[in-house]
Amino acid sequence: MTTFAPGFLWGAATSSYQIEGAAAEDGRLPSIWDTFCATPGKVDNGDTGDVAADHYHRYREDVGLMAELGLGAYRFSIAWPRVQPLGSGAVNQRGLDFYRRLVDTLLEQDIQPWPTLYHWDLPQPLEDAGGWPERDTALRFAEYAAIVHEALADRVTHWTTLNEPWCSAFLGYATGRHAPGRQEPASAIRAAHHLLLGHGLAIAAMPEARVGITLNLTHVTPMSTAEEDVDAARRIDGMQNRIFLDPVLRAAYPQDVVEDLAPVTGFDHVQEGDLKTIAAPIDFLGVNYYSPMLVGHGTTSSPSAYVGSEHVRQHDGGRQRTSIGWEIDARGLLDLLLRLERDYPAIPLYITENGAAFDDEVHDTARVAYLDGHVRACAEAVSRGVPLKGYFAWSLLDNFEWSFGYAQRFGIVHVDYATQRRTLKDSARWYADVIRRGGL
Ligand code: GBH
Repeated sequence: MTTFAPGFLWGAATSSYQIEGAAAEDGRLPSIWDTFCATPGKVDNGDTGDVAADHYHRYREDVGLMAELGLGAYRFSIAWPRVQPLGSGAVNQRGLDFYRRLVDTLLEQDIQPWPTLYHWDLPQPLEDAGGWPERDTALRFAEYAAIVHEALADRVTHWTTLNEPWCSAFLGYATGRHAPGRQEPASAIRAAHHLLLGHGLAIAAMPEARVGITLNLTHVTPMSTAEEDVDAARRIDGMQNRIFLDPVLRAAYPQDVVEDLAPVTGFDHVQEGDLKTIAAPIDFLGVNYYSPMLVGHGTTSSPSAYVGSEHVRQHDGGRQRTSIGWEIDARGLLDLLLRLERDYPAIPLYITENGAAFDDEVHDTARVAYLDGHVRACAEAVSRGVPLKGYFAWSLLDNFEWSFGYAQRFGIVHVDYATQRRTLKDSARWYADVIRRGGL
């Protein structure tokens, strides 16, 4: 049997736009995702988050499910357009009240609330003013962070600033696969910087909070030992992992990444003192892991998410895939964790998302196998000295899977969107067992 230390935190994760619905209720105004969804051709099937899993109205029932599973923590995100509908200025008390009710309900069940301040739902007026490529957005984010912190600091101990700034920057502003759907490579680099700056400024705005940031990181392997394939892997590791890890944990952009990006940007948007702000000490690093990457020299579909490294191609590793098409490789998670501990030692780590999309309604054998393999990888990492402190399954509920709409289901709890009925899948029962036994 594989057991984890008694304090190991077992949780599940969701995000505001993906589950809440109630898009126009209690003063919430549109975010970039409402706008994106309303634009024909952007989201499969024309799906939107207008209703989603109706969690805004069903949060009590959902917390009940969490209690039934024995979760120690629940990672959710706070919708900026509920709290500050215009992205600046007036605070919407009814929006804040929802999160206060949610947090109180969690605490009644002894479930730690783990809010993320930003999981991609930027208030539309801030995008209208230029969005994340503009420095002002970072300042607005810190103001919003201070408001939420002030309202919930007596009840919340662990705060996450951003979820996956890579997606916000490069899917939002380079490929345009995510909101706001812009295809401007140089803007994407500016966006990445202002997201990081927002993270640092938010930390300064939340005195005494225990804070972290969640990054979507991956293990990158070159196709062959040929020099150009090895260089391709270095580039992807740079643009996926180190471009965020190094500023946050080493107060510098990686030199090779800066050189790769020279044709795109001279980094003149970086002001003196920014890196010091960005590298404010954090208490934990959140890691979202789904799939590894095998890469080589070649050409990719355009526009590429890997700005400045367009001559890189992703290869098929020959592994089984989930229904969304991502390869399954738990070994990649172990390699990633060992690498983080080697290159960025001593920072407490949490897996803040890990999971898989499969279609099976209730008897989701493939998801159980996926989760089991990845939790085993976590155990192995811990046994080899990685300071991994917790694991959050993605996701508690089936939900709005961004540009894939409702077609892709990541939940350990099934949602019948016609009736909003929740049903525990086998993976939820399996997870409840893992939590009860403290391991596998
Ligand atoms: C996370 O993003 C999000 O935080 C969450 O909201 C989302 O629902 C969840 O994961 C599931 O998607 O096509 O093989 O090259 C995940 C970020 C970025 C992970 C793109 C997969 C492409 C893999 N994703 N990446 S592949």
